[in-house]
Amino acid sequence: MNPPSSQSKSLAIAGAAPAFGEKLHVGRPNIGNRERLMSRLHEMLDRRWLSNNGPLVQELEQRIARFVGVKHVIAVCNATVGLEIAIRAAGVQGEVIVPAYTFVATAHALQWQGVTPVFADMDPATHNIDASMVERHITPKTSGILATHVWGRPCDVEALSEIADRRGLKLLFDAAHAFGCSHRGRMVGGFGLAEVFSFHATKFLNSFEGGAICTNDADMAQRIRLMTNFGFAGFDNVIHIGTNGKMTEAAAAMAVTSLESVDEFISVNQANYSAYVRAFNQLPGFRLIRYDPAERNNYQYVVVEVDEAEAGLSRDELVAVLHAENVLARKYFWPGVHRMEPYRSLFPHAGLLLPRTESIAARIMVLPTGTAVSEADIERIGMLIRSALDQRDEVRELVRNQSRA
Ligand code: T4K
Repeated sequence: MNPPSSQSKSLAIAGAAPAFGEKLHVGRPNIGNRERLMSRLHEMLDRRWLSNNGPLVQELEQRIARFVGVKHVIAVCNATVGLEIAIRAAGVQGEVIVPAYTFVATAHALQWQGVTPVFADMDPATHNIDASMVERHITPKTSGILATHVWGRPCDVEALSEIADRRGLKLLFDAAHAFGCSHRGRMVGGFGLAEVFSFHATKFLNSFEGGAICTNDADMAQRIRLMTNFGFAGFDNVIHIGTNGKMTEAAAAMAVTSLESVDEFISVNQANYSAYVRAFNQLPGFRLIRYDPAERNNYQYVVVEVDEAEAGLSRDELVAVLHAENVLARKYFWPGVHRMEPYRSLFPHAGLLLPRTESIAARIMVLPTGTAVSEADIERIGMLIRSALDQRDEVRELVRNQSRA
């Protein structure tokens, strides 16, 4: 084991104190006005109405419908259950085409109910499913496409819709990341047969845990409502198969309160994003993903693609450096859903048709942002990265030693 040089000792990976006393997380929750949240919670307790389509859930659904410009919104306990319900309500069976570059819930929601996810490769420019790859996976068993708006940047909705229409497939969107984002001037939420938002604690808008299914199709909305509440159509009257996907009133109180602060969340995220642009300015081998300024964006994810050959250190080495400094950068969505169970056992060769997913998943790091991260923190993160690059040989050795230990 080589001893670190005096210069690399300034880095925590070489034994110095971490640059940040407290851990900086990706996905630290955005929290709106606490007084308003507390007063909503007090009112909720006074009413003694805690779940089952209460007034706060109804208010949330109406507000989201207006915000997004969609006819029907059904609040749910989380996006994973929301996806499961949307998938059932759409009536897809057999095989559904999904991206491999997404959070595992996208595929699990299908597999959980006996529908086989078939992985299609991504467009490396957008990280979203590549519509031209979708077409080559269609078989007689294919009944749908479930595409994710990765990082909140909308998919190629037109190309996917055209394929779905022409091939008679149901088109659903995992819009977990995309609340508050637009595509060609239209808010995400109204595309395809249904779209599902996540309001998990780590998301742009959160309800602790939660989500919402949006659709412009009245029949679909009716089925989703029934399915979300065990199939009840009134006291003692079950008319449909269903589950318990209901959102609680406490969750809705948080979501309604968060909704009142979306402009503030966006401006903090956008300022942080600009601070990262400055921090990575002219750093060869680092590509920060861009958001189209002509659209509405929530800037919830700061995503950097690291080209090891150009940068001099790999994504994994940089993540190790940052973790030592208490900057908990994440490697989403490494190693790709096709390399997670049960898919890697079911489809051991899927990676052969997913070269772009494999290459991008090995190069991405997601950095902390949100209302808990300051521009000064970001400047410091930039300096840490530059410092690691200046001492790349020693850093590489230290990371190697660390992984051997
Ligand atoms: N589709 C997509 C494309 C998704 O990204 C997701 C969820 C879903 C569907 C499913 O939506 P939900 O069913 O969850 O509504 C996290 C989130 O748990 C997950 O919701 C999210 N995607 C995914 C991208 O990130 P992990 O496994 O990374 O979670 P974890 O525990 O490592 O937390 C992430 C970071 O956030 C940590 O650094 C800690 C920090 N954190 C977390 C919580 C809960 C906080 O600072 N405070 C908190 O309260 O999945």
